[in-house]
Amino acid sequence: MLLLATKNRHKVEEIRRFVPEGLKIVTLQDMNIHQEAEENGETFVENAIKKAVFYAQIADLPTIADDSGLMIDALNGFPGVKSARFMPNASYREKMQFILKMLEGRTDRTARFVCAAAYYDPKERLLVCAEGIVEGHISEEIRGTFGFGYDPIFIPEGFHETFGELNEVKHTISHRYRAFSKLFSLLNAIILA
Ligand code: ITT
Repeated sequence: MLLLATKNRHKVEEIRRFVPEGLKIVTLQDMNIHQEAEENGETFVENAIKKAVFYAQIADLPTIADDSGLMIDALNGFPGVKSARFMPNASYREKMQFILKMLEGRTDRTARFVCAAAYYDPKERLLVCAEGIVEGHISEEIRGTFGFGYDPIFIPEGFHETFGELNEVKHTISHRYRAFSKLFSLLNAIILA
C-alpha cells in the first residue's frame, strides 16, 4: 500500500493515472491526515522530499509526493517553487492575469512546468526521486477550461493549444507524467534488483 501525499485533488486525479496496475493507493483524505508539511525548500526536489518524509512518518507507510510549478524565463523563473503560494488570496484567474500583464508586449515567453516526484519508505529508510519537465511558452490570453492552476496559459512545445485546451493530451506529455513514469520505473528496478 502506498500513500499519495498531496492535498491537491487535481494532482491526486493525475498521479493515479501513472500508478502501476495492482498497486493500492491511499490518499491523505483516506488516512484522515490533516497536518501540513512545511514547504520552505529552495528547489522542487527539496520540497518533494520534505513532503514525502513528513507524511510517511505520520502514516508509517511508503509515500509518494509531488512538488511542482511553472518557471517563466523572462521573469527569472517566477513563480517557480512559489507557484501555489504567491498572491495567496487571489484566484488562479487573477494570478494568470497578473502573469500575462507582466509579460505584456514581450516576445520572449518561454517557460516550463517542472515536477519533482519523491518516494520515501520509512521502514527501509529508502528515498527515491525523479524530475520531469515539459518545455513550452506562455500564451497571450487565458484559454481552455481543462486541468487546473496555470494550465490555461501554458502552451507545450509542438502544440498551439494550452494545457487547458488539450485535456487528455496533457497526461501523455506533462511534467507530472514524466516525473512519475521515471519514479515508478526506478522503483520497479530497485524492487526487482
Ligand atoms: P501539495 O503541496 O499538497 O501537493 P500544492 O497544490 O500546494 O499541493 P505545490 O506546492 O507543488 O502543490 O504547488 C504546485 C502549484 O504549481 C500548483 O498549485 C499549481 O499552481 C502549479 N502547477 C503545478 N503543476 C501544474 C499543472 O500540471 N498544471 C497547472 N498548474 C500546475
